[in-house]
Amino acid sequence: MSLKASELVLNRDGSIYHLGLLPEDLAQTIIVVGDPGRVSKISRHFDKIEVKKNKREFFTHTGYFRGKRITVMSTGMGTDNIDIAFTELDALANIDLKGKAIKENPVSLDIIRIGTTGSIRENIPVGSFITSEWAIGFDGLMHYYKSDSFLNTEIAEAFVEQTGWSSLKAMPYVVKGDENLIEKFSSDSTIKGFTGTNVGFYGPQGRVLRAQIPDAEMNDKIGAFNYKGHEITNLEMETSGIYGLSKLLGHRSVSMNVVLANRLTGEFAEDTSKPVDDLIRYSLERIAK
Ligand code: R1P
Repeated sequence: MSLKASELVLNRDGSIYHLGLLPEDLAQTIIVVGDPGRVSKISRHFDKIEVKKNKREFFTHTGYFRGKRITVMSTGMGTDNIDIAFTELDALANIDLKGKAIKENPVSLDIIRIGTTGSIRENIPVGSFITSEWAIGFDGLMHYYKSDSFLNTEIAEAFVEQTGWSSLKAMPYVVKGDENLIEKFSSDSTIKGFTGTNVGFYGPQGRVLRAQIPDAEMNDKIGAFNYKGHEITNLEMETSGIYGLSKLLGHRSVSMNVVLANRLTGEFAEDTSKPVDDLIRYSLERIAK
């Protein structure tokens, strides 16, 4: 069965609609970052760059790091962008774009997020590296897919009960990263975390400048949450979507984040580029291992 042109949208050169990429532009190991400016900070470590493409917020470089072919691509911010990025990355790998038909033997991609985050624990200071073991999505993305088989409803329900989560907001969903990649990217230099993924940076993460929020204590409640030892460590905007879509589509993913803000102490990194560069170097070493 062939997919309709309105569903699998291609550009005139045959590339996939939003990413502007062709299947041959993509490596099997993919690094995703939120910030388009981070792409060249990563690819400058490559021995050779073969592909440089850009459409909208999606900047892609594919090259070699110590002989291993790697793609690095920016996703922009938020799980709405992750929905597009991951669906199209998967289509590049697993759909015959010319025939518009799903391939019989799906390929599994290894996808590593190198991102930035805010810690909600006093003992996780600015500069720490967090390997997300679990993610809790406050964004609702997984409710638009058949995701029941891999979501942890027990933890999500305990979270709603303990925090008094409003039913006006999406039901949180809980999903795990890929266990093998989590181990590969963990070491004495990292903290295994439980990452909260929000729909925004300000109100949704409890930041009040001028616009007021209904529950000023929500971040404290998220910080106090504990279900059988599961405690939320940090907040950002992509990991739950990355873990959910990877599980749905049969890819392996791990989310690495460097802490730029500590929401309890009110601290923010004076220099943001050094901690990000440190996480890039660390993650590339782990990929090459
Ligand atoms: C907010 O400043 C952005 O930074 C974090 C959040 O998840 C959000 O995308 O990640 P990146 O630095 O990877 O974009």
